Amino acid sequence: MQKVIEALAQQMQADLAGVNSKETLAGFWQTYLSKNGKVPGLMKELRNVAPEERPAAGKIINEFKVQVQAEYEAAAERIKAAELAARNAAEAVDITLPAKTRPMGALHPLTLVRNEIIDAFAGMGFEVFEAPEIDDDDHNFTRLNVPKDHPARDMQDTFYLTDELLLRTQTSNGQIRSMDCMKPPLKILSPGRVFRSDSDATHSPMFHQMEGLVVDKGITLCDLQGMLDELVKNLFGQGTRTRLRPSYFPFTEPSVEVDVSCFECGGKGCSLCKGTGWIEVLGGGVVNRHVLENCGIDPDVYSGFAFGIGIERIAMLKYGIDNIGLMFENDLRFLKQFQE
Ligand code: 2NM
Repeated sequence: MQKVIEALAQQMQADLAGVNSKETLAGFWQTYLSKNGKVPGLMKELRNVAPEERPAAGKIINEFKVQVQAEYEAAAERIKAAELAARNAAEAVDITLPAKTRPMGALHPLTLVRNEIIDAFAGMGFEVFEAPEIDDDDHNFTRLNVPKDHPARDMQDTFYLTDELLLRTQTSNGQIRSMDCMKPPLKILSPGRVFRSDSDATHSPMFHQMEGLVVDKGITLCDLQGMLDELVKNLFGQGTRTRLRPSYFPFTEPSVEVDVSCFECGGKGCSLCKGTGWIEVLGGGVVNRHVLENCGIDPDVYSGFAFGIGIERIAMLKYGIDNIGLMFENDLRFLKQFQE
């Protein structure tokens, strides 16, 4: 038995040298340790050993079994470690490689201006109220005190969809709708797309507006000028001043056109302000009492101011854009210039 085991041990060592993978390891286990393997085979051989020699033979068989098991486990450890090392090597990451970069987008100039206006007024307690781009004659004209025969209703200015429905020509439908669903005091900003049948270098049939509305007790034109002063300082720089000129809108009385001191020349006169030192930027006024009445607000208790700003116009002035069409072409050479 001693001889048999020594021979087997030698063969086992030789086989072990060839164990270098999970598969060969499994083969080794099959050959030596499985139910029909060589180690259990030795146990079966015990039957043929003389009874007086059996205890000693059993002992060395057992010792051999323990040795084979230990070799098997050591080989299993080795293979596991080798496979892990191979995997680590294959998946190694070079952390010194420069990262792949994605090209950065930029906010559209109209978005930049829209955000700046909202930021300026949000600081004064305004909230944004959006209304539909398709609305009816009532919200776009009638309740804004635009009489039935007013030229603004003319087909060349307004895109009618049906007799009643149209593409809104200003965002004032937002103001009407906000007064319908909220009670004063109100501070509303109504941004969005508007549509007019008009097209040249500075006019587009679709453009963006931001309108503002304040309704409370004792609101006057001075409140409008004070808040607009804040706005234009935010948009064009701290030194910017405003100037109000009388104007006419059906929805406001009195109505004003608002100029800012030229941010190019500081008011001395240049090509941008055509030598006047002033640039027109928006319109507004004290909300006409008929508009308040049309929205169920008592004009003897409450008053308000409203204004409207063309966002394209502000963007063109601010960034020196000479053609409104550039704003809608989405040419990357144009858009990239607004990367912050
Ligand atoms: C402007 C100019 C003047 C205006 C008026 C109203 C409302 F609904 F309160 F009557 N919203 N917007 C208004 C007034 C808009 O845009 C140049």
